[in-house]
Amino acid sequence: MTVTKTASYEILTESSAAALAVRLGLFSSSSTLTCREIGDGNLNLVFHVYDQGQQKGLIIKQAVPYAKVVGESWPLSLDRARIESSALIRQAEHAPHLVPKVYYSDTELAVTVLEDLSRLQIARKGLLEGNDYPHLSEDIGEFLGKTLFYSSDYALDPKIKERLVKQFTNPDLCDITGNLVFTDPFFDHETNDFEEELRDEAEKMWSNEALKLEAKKLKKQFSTSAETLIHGDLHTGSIFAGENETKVIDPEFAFFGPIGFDIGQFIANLLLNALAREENRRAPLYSHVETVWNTFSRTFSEAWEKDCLDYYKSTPGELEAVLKKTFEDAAGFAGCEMIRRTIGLAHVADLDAIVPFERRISQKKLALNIGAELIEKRSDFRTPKDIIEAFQNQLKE
Ligand code: SR1
Ligand code: MG
Repeated sequence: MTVTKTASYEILTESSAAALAVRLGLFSSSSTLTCREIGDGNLNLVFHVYDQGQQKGLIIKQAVPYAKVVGESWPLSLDRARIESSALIRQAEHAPHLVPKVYYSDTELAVTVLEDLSRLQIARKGLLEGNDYPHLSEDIGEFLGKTLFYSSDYALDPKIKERLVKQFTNPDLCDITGNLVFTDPFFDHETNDFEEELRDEAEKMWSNEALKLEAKKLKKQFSTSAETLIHGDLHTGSIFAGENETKVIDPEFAFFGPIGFDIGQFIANLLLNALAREENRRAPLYSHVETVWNTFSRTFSEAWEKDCLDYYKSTPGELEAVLKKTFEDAAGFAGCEMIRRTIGLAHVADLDAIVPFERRISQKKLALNIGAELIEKRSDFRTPKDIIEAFQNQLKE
């Protein structure tokens, strides 16, 4: 059961995190606990508390009042902990098997206590080790189809939706995405981070006014299209995966945004992983790109048939139009994500770990070119096969 309580804020240590778990009655005071801080993300502390005797663990995640990746010079609201636990609870209403259980949350302490998923692996890490996760894209497609439909205007009473939009107002984290995904990588901005060997490519992009205009349109869409409650940061580091199980974690960037955003980010990160692989190991990624869209669109359509409000359902062609627009948006958002993970702040190991250095640079140039094509030609892309074809054509050039 989820309990939400308040206590005054202090940054947890390994020992105070373990003590908190006991105080909350999640372990008995006589248990032998180990507690390790295992957070490797950009923003938060993550403690793994484990009871040796019962062989039972849990995760305590705590937001700190700044962006960990940069340090105290970048203050950040603690409210993201409330957003994250509320989003997980809402997602669990529609896809309980695809998110971790929330045992406890505390908005003052900015803490969420979560199911221990250490039986699974972060998908990015596993994909880089060569795991293909046969169920990954079907599970993510189902997660997206259900969560994105059931928080949209197509399913919600307008007054309830307005209340939810307020509840999930997330200005600090939306600002991070607005800057790091849509603005900074398209200008010579101090947050950008790339090898000198990419400077010519970056400068070419910064002088491409047509591309910058399209990126601006996508940013406006991200900030103004309150279509549904999105995860907001659905890269492969926000997914735990196993052979038969998938869990979506870390929805601290959740807010009411465009339906295509999460789909685009997931597809971009699949393509970044494909760039890390040799051609003969890319087929599972291509198949994930197809499956995630096909499953999303099937699940969303089934939910629409079953639960769409009459007002929208009665318009012939409305569902088809929504799906077409969503695909186009997803292609554009995927392009922005590929570019920002290549030259912006907060890279991904898929590209940064490529060796030798010359190959890393050539794959990063490809990421920039593919990203630009996805943004500029997004209205030409109608199916996942079109995206894969464009990706493969860029590899041939
Ligand atoms: C300052 S936060 C940098 C990035 O980390 C998160 O995971 C998001 O992707 C964000 O853009
Ligand atoms: Mg995260």
